[in-house]
Amino acid sequence: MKKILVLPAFLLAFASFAHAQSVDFVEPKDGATVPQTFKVKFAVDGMKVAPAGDMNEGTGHHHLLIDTADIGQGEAIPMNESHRHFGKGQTETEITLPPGRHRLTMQFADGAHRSYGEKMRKSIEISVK
Ligand SMILES: [Cu+2]
Repeated sequence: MKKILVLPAFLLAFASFAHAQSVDFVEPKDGATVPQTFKVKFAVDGMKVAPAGDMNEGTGHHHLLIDTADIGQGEAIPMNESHRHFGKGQTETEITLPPGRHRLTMQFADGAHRSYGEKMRKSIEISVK
């Protein structure tokens, strides 16, 4: 009986491991041209959005990094104009940027704002007109 149960458990574990965790921008798209005030929508796959302070495994919240360096895994994300936190669990926002090219990075991080690193990061470049 035990042997029969081991295989499905193994397959289930493998399936959840193989299921890639990732984040993405629903909008804007990489390379897009946008007005100075525009909407940003986040997506996350393989983890759940939870408010800041929630330390349950597999949860976190979105951060938008604007024209700034990446934050390595385990490092806390600063809170300032170029590092915006969506600690209520928001999955979209509206931002205003000056005209020109900008690099937007979406970084998913845990309830204590510690970066989940490269696997939970996505960067795009946009043009603000
Ligand atoms: Cu945060």
